[in-house]
Amino acid sequence: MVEHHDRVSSTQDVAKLKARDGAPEGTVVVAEIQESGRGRLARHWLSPSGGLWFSIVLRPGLSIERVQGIVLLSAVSLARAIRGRTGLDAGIKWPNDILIGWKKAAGLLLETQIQDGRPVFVILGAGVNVNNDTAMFPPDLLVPPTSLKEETGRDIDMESLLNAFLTDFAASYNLLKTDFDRILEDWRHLSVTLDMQVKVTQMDKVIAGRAVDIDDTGALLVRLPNGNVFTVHAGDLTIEHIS
Ligand code: BT5
Repeated sequence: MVEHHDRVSSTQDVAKLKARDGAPEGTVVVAEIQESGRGRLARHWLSPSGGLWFSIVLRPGLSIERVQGIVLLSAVSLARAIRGRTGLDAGIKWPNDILIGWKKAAGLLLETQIQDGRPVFVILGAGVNVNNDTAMFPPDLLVPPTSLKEETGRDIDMESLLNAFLTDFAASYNLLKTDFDRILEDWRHLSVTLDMQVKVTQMDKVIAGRAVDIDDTGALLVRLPNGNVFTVHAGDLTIEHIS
């Protein structure tokens, strides 16, 4: 079921309330405008009219460690949907960005409700700059932004983009339990992170080296200058080429 709203605080919050009320897996909440859209670590996500802002209720029955795999899967589905609907070369920047020409066209957010040590539901949020004008955005964003319209020079139909994403995601969702290696393989092919010199900033440290792979929890493996491989579970990544 896809529910459309004109204006909400955040589709994450609307979807969360619905999940608490027992909404089934696959419930989708879309809004034209979000007044308090958010990214990771409660950062503000700019959500003017013209972008695709939505959240999905999921009940994957996975452990906390495995739930992070949904970010990998959704990044693959979103990159493929964007490529399919626009012909643009959309790539995945670990952990949750979709880039086009090294600019951020979309971001993903996973919020997990845990009870007795197990995820009871997960809200997957996606924000895609589709037909909105990113020249209006403030200049200090983490990664320079772009929109699909700015990259293609034409209006992109948001509904068919959403449907392309939902169709791809639904078809791949079972792989989380049955063939996670396949998701990793698809992710590697669409990644713009692997084989790059990267810097990952965490609260108290910076890890710099070459991104060599991801593991089956979605962590990034970074080879340090001394040859050791460091497993990075979270953080903000910059790619040397673009920073
Ligand atoms: C993300 O966080 O990229 C996750 C964004 C998820 C947004 C969706 S929209 C539907 C659903 N409802 C919500 O409330 N959220 C989800 P992160 O990697 O932490 O990046 C956040 C940073 O991206 C901000 O601090 C800005 O620097 C930058 N930013 C904000 N708005 C942007 C936009 N529209 N396009 C590109 N960059 C943006």
